[in-house]
Amino acid sequence: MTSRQAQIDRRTSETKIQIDLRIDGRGTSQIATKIPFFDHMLTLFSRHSLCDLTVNADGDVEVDFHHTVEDVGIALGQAFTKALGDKRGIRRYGWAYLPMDETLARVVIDFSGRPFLHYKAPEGVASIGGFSFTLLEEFLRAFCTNAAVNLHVEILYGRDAHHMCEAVFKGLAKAVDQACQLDPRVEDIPSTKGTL
Ligand SMILES: [Mn+2]
Repeated sequence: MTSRQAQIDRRTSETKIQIDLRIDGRGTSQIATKIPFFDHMLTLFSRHSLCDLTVNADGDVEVDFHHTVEDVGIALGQAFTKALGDKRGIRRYGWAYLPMDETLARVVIDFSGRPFLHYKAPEGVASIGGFSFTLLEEFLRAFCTNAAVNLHVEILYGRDAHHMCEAVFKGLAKAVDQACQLDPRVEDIPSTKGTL
């Protein structure tokens, strides 16, 4: 098996993002986005997906965190697309119910090649350390579009903003891990169309 990894270097006038992704990793990471809560989320995404992940983001966080969060989502999605190649042998689908104390999130993913995000979360949730809760959806949409995945995320219930966000990132990690795993019985591209 060729190693499933990708480097992405994405530069705009708003952000400079460097990502190094190794899908078949050990869950080790080095994350520096200048947004402590986002670093926490990406670190636990790596840990629970068992992907090795380096993220360096130098963005205009003095404006707000929007550009950095969205652009990391774009670059991470691009990294998965590149690392997975033609997706030969993958399980393709992954899902997780992820509890975090009082919160329960459900994350379901299909590496279908067709971007679609379904997102449902409580309205009016508080920010977390300056990280606006609505940035969670921005991240997911950017990731979804650029990884070309069908992604369904619902926070079924919860109260604490930190827990709700964390449950989604951990659920995404578990679903991505499952979907990207190589199944030795799958010898080709797991689609009756022959392409994903
Ligand atoms: Mn936490």
